Amino acid sequence: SETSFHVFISKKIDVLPINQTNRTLTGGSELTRVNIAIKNQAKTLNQIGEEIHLPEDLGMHPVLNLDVTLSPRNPKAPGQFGNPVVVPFGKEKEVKRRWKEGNFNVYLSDLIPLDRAIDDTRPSGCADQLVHNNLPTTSIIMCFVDEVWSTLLRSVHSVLNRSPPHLIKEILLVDDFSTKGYLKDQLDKYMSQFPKVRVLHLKERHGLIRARLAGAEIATGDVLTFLDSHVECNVGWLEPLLERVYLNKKKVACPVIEIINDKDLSYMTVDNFQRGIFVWPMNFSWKKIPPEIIKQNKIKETDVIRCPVMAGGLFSIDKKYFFELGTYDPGLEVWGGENMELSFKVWMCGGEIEIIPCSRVGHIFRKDNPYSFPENRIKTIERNLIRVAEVWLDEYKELFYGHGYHLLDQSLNVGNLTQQRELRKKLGCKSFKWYLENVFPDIEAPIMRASGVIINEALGKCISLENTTAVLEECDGGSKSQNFNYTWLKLIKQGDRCLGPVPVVGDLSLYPCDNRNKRLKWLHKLIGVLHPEQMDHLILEHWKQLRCLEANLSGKTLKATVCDSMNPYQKWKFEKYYVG
Ligand code: UD2
Ligand code: MN
Repeated sequence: SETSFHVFISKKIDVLPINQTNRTLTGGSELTRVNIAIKNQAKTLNQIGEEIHLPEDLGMHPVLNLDVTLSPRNPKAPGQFGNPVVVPFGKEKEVKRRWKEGNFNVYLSDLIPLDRAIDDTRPSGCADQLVHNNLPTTSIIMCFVDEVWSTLLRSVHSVLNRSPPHLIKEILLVDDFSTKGYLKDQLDKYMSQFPKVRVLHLKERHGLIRARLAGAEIATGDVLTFLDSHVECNVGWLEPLLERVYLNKKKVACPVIEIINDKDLSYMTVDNFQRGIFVWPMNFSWKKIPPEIIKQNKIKETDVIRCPVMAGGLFSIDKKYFFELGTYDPGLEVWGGENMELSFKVWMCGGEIEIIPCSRVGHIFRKDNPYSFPENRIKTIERNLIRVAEVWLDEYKELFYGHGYHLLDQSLNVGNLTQQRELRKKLGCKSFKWYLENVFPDIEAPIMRASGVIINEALGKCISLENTTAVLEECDGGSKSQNFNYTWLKLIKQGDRCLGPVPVVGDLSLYPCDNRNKRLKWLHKLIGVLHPEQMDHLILEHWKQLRCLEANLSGKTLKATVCDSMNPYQKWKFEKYYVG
């Protein structure tokens, strides 16, 4: 309660009163010795009457286990308690027919109560965690386009039923120009029974990113909490998120995203100890924290997990902070990449992304988007990612393009980036290198694919530059003119100039580097990574016929000539290869 502090000693529970005026904790009546942890610092009360001063920002009350669905009206209803639902005999066709309405089992969703109970899947200890009495209020923002009726309603009911009312300023349902009739008048009418729910019908398709911004613009709560429109919030989900934002407004708090099975609609818990990460070329993924790390650092199931990137759909962020950060890049279209953008921005500009294990929300994961994209889906997502890479990745954008060469070659119009780049400057954000080193040190991000001298198999000699002409010399690792970098974009670089063939003649010379100039690109299969003794061709792919770099028999000159797979004069090796 507000004025006492629960102390657990093995199985016995005592309640110690908190003195509200000077915020002290006094040893209880029957106790002789109590160990407690306050903000991770162990303290001991040795005798009755001894006092401990509580830090100002220690929580005041245990998380409210508010859930009016814990004893459901109809315990026998299908899907109750998050149990799997079996498709009734003879209904398989209907299930199949209705599947595409949402790309999950829509038929079963309609059978399940809108306020079904689900298991409290929080790790033990969560229910006893203390949070503040004066947490900020939040606006829940749920964007949707053509969402399934029962799923949308279940999402809203789960928020209403499992959140402390005083913390919910409003629930904003942002209809992103849905085509389904029921999402208009019928939805407005249904929601009118809940004074806190507001429906905003956008007049044209905004895409999820700008739809969220439309919601954020009119939100009046202190904190913005974004949710997808096919979720079920679990018991006690909200306070732990708001507590983090309360403690530091630059913390962006994400719940653990649990799984609502797309086939049987069961509510399935997930492993703890997972971080949100990305793999090149910037795809979101989950990564388990290795058991030895958990052991070593004594990480508890209830501990907050810092994440390089967020999944994107579900999080709480201080409203003022969100606007200080310039919200999302409004140039991002429809779907995808906005989670990367916000994550990089938050970390690089002084904030943190956290997963809060005591906050859990179920989400229906689907194999495909059930709505249409105004333009090509893949191109839209790629365009968004390129915007993010161009603004935030610095020199590391080469890794992004290097893992998807087509991304660089595309003649996509990614739009103007000046404003986003200026925002980054204005906010004084750190470099992507800093982010990799400090936030995501376990990613492999070698900036080069290979470097050092380039050795020829037949001659054992190395490429060297005399003025700007490439020749062969005895290898000397210390010589500047023999040192090259082989980049993700297939350039062989020395300083800011690149090795390329002299037109027609085929001699080798140095040219100004240009990531888009295909004449300067050398394909090298990097067999050296696996078998250090092996060497491979350096191939110019963009001549009318493939050309390979070949050392002249004389052992002095070089040229690009017709490839011959067995010729050792055409095989080369860099001094050093980097994995990645
Ligand atoms: C994930 C995120 C999602 C978003 C996306 C990348 C979770 C659980 N979900 O994909 O929130 O970050 O990655 O962009 O982390 N919507 C609109 N207008 C549109 C398209 C979608 O309002 O033009 C709504 C849609 O109805 C849904 C939400 O945006 O409520 C997210 O879309 P999704 O569920 O298709 O994305 P998801 O979960 O596959
Ligand atoms: Mn979703």
